[in-house]
Amino acid sequence: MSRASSGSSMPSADLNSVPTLEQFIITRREQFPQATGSFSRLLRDVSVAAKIINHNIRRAGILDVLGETGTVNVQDERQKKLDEIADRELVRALRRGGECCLIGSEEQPETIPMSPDAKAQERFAVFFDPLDGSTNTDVNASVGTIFSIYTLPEGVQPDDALGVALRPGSEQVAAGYVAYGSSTMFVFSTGNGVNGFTLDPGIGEFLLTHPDLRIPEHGARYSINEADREDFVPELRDFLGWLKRKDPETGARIRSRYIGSFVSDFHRNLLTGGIYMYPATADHPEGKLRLMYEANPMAYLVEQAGGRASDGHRRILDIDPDALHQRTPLFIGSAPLVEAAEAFLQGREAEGTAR
Ligand code: AHM
Ligand code: MG
Repeated sequence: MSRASSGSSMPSADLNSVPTLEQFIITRREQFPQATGSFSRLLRDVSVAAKIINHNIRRAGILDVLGETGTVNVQDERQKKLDEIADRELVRALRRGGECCLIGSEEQPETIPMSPDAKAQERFAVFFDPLDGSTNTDVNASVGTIFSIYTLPEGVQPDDALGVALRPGSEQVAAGYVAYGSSTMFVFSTGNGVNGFTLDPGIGEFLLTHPDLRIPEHGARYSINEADREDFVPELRDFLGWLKRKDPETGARIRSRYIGSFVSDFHRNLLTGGIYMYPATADHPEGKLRLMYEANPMAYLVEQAGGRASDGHRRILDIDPDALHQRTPLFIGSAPLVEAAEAFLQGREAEGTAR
């Protein structure tokens, strides 16, 4: 790869000292308990699909890929053209890579078993939301891809794989997301902290820009769709009132930010501190977000970054799933804020202040 001719505005001396995603995976292999060639290739396959999805998103208006396909997905949601493209590219990349035994996607009613003679030594199950927040694509707002990886024991037949793969999020071996924002970032964890990589479009590589991300303890932002307030339980309304109080000592106030794109809201809160909430509502009595490919991977990341994720009563990563598209209420972000939400929801006294 010739970095000198990249066209990047970054000085080449700096660029050369920043590891790419692939270099990082190879050089840190010994830190990944599950590190094998096939696991590294699996992560690379996801990152290649992310670059192709990014390419489509960046040219969305030009290519006429915005808007709806005219079909409704398994979630009863109208599918966007970009949803379909993102799903297709991820499935293609994983199929081509051959490291994966089973795929579960938000856009597919059933899991997709790979060929039983796939060349994989290790067998991975990958769950993903190909394009989260896709209602934002028509208005040029940021969206994301979320993925979750489990290992399956050797000898599992594709027909039995889903039953075996539906395990609590604490058993994920890796999880991550790609945020297609003002820049494109690939953020992931294999259980050894969280690292963030920014795509340099000039050279087509993800570069390590956010090593060892930690979520600030004292959150500055809360994210919830307050249009649903009437549907919230009184305990949640009380929690929101508590959040909005001025800090008695500093006079600081928490700020509200809600993009309606979970990846983007989560990413901002991971960097600045805060809490994202999608509780049970009248329209979504079990919450809106899906456990296997939205809540679990983000819960894994937030815990790796020092934060917390809960359904209000239980740790997200402890929930024993029983269906691919199962939903859950979600409270995720800076640990003290999530603890305070849990305290309110469970009728206990919250400790500390919101900020
Ligand atoms: P999606 O996966 O179909 O895009 O749905 C999930 C999205 C989240 O990204 C976002 O936080 C939430 O739905 C927004 O829902 P609402 O419009 O009800 O606030
Ligand atoms: Mg989603």
